[in-house]
Amino acid sequence: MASKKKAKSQKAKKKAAKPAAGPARNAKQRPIALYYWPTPNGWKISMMLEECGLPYELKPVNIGKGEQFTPEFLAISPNNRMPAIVDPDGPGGKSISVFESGAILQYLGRKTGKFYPKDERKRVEVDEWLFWQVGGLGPMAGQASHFRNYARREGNEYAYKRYHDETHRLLGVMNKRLEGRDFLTGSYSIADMACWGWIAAIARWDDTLEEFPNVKAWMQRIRARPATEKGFKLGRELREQQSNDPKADEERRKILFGQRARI
Ligand SMILES: N[C@@H](CCC(=O)N[C@@H](CS)C(=O)NCC(=O)O)C(=O)O
Repeated sequence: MASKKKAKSQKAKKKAAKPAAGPARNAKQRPIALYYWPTPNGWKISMMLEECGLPYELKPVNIGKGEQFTPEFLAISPNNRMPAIVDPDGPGGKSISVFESGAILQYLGRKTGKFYPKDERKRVEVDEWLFWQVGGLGPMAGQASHFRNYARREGNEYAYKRYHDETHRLLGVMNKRLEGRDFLTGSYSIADMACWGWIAAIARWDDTLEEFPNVKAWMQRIRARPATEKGFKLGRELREQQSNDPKADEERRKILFGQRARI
């Protein structure tokens, strides 16, 4: 009996000596540099970093000013698009840079073991919906937004309809998938984080989401998470500081639209 007690207390001592999980472990990590501007693609990563409790340092990339074309940024993200990250504690303890939001989410999922299941069947499901977002929902909703917010409607009716129809079709697919489910795959994952910002953007298009009640409920469910709140708010003030002056707007358009290869 006495030896059993002794063993128990030794076990308890051993447990107490272990470094605390979570914040204490995170405190030792060097911050990940997050190259970011507050847009649906940027929010994917700020949400994931917040969910994982990873320390990070914000490196704003003002895409309206053309900061995505600086040689320093292109060395990290050759596609002149944000988001991108630099993790000083990458594989083998060496720094690594990652561009493309899907690749960043997978990297962070593998690094932390969070929101990206290790079980191959579950992982395949997450990958399916992640790629569905990066190859479908994102580009289609992005083009629809362009024709909705920036292009003249007159003369562009065909493009407007094409991208809105395709986004509508994708919302139907997502609505069906979410029938009887809280999240796109078993539990909250990087696939949900990838989709959320675009759905939040679409929610501002008239009453489009009213046709897709499962998508709307999913959006609100994720919106209620504290990490979503923080990730979604990150850098909002940077965009709000931008001048609304028509001249400044014209300058932003010149930088963002009509880009061609820089050979
Ligand atoms: N496929 C990229 C898309 C990223 C993207 O389109 N980012 C936009 C902002 S949402 C950007 O950086 N635009 C800068 C530009 O158009 O020059 C990803 O998923 O990371």
